[in-house]
Amino acid sequence: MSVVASASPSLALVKYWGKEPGGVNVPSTTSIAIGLDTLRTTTRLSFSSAKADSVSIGGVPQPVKPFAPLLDHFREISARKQAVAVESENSFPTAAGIASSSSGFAALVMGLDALFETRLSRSDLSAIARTGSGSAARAVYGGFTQWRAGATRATELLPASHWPELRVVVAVVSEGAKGTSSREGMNHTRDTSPLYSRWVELAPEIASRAEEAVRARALEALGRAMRESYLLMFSTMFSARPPVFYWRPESVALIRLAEELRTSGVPVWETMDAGPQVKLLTVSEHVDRVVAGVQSELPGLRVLTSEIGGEPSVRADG
Ligand code: 2P0
Repeated sequence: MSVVASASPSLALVKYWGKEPGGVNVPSTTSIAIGLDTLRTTTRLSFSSAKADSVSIGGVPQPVKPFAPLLDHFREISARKQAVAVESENSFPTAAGIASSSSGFAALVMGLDALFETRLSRSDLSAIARTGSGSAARAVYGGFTQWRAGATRATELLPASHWPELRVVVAVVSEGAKGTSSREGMNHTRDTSPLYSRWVELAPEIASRAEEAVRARALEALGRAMRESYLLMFSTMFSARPPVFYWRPESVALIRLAEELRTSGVPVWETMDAGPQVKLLTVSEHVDRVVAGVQSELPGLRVLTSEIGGEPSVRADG
């Protein structure tokens, strides 16, 4: 028996950056995120006659260790005890700051639930996915999601249909995997940045404002909250000892481009994650103008455009 599970990356509008000491990916800051509908991780899972589990991403065999606790968990809570073969593909660059770990672990956990026929609630799947990668707690839902500081699971905030005109333009500054993983970057900034505690103090008010703006479909208010969130997050990285730099010159050029577009009347607000890519939030009628702006600023750059959505899916495959 095989199953195929698919999930979209979860893009944080306001950020999870920092973990509670002692917990497994329990966030110190509330995040609000959207599913990027057109980007998908698709994962095929089957019981294997081999003794050991196997995992591949894009056809490349991976160390099983990061996935083993999840595979063991499903063997523990079900009657099936066999090894599992996992083959995963991303429709977008992996480990480059486009949240491939969120969609990857969400698809894995949704697929394991189907393969082992455990029929867990979405909320329980969120809690399990979190232990693989924090942002995966959000990616088991589509639409707008919220993951509160201190919570072990995320919740659906609003369905994608709440704001159908919203679009994300992802400017892929670098296709390569990043040098510092989010996890290392997050733990290092928490442990060494003198600004980290201030970020955690300021984050709740920013998240409340972002939530209000999402509910009101107020792009400018949301954009301002988004900008404060990602710039404070990066301030903790820049002030870490030694500092963590994910930005490239192109990232800065795109931040400036967003500012110029806003000045010329185009509503577009940028955010960045643990990588050099810049994600530009706008509405459908302005997408072409934003894409054209990126292409004229940085000719040849890969640009991905997405609606909000990303409801995961699971189907039997023989
Ligand atoms: C987020 N990021 O809210 C934040 C913003 C990146 C920047 O969640 O250690 O791969 O597996 O819990 O989820 C990326 O970090 O980290 C992330 P772990 P994760 O989307």
